[in-house]
Amino acid sequence: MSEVRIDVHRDATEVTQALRRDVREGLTADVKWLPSKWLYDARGSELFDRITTVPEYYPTRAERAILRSAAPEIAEVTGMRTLVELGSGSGEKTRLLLDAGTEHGSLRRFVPLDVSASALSASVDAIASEYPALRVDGVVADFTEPLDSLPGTAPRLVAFLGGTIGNFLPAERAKFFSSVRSVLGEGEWFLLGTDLVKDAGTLVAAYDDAEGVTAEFNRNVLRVLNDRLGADFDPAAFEHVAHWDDRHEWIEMRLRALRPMTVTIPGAGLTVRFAEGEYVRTEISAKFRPDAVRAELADAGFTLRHWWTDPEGRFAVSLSEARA
Ligand code: SAH
Ligand code: AVI
Repeated sequence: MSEVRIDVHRDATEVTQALRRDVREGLTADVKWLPSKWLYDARGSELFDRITTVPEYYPTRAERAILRSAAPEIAEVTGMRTLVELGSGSGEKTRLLLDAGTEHGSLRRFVPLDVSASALSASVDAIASEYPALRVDGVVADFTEPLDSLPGTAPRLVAFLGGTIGNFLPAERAKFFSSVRSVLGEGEWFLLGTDLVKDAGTLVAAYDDAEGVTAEFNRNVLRVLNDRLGADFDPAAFEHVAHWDDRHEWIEMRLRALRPMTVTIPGAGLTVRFAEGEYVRTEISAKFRPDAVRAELADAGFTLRHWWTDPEGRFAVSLSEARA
């Protein structure tokens, strides 16, 4: 088995402090909100993996189809020695890149980074035993924080798959692209998965599957607040809503209170009131147009070199080079 190391950038106390700050800010706002990263404790990561298998959620299948055919070209063009993956989760589709990189002969090291320690440790264990020749260095960290301590030898390929870029607000997105660019040298690479704008019916169904897995994933954030901050949310008293915002071209996941409620959150020193019908925004999932992706990457110092879509044109993977 290959060498495995997991580096944890923040301890449990620091994570709880960060959650407390986010809860105090988001749940006292006029329109309540919570950052989507808090959806991913061990249960949330498992629920996300189940979402990727429901018939309505097309992004994972579409991106997998793209990577299946494009991975050899990605390995060839980049000659990657290190693959860094931000928000790697189970790393299921990543194996297509690992296969291509090892077959090409350049890949030596894999650095998956995720905020979910459980998802990360399961995936590094599995990948390390499947790819004994690779060095695997897992990092438990928040990719919205500085990325400068990421290990790896050039040329590196930083992959950000799944359409997770859509979970940022536009200003956060620009900051994130610049942050990735700042850790790469000229001539290194960025592989980005972006879900594309399409009809509202397909999008809403993808975020409101018939089996209710996405609804449970959404409610999981309340369980995280109960577990980490001793809150007394009744998740069943909140309805899952997937709202397509036509102006911003994003899906907004919300949790809507089914009745008036007062919730105490001792770990954040807060009491929060909900009117019936009031909601918390728990995630945005922006959908993209090709020109905007190219322009945003260019603004951050990347030149887009390749653009692949699945046969149905639902999802795109782009490969960009860090320019001087
Ligand atoms: N890349 C995988 C998983 C996507 S789900 C795929 O394409 O299927 C989003 C992943 O990003 C989850 O594993 C979640 O734990 C992680 N994540 C979300 N916010 C994060 C943050 N701020 N920092 C690091 N990881 C984060
Ligand atoms: C991780 N991210 C890209 C998913 C998405 O599609 O925005 C999270 C998700 N939310 C609901 N379903 C899936």
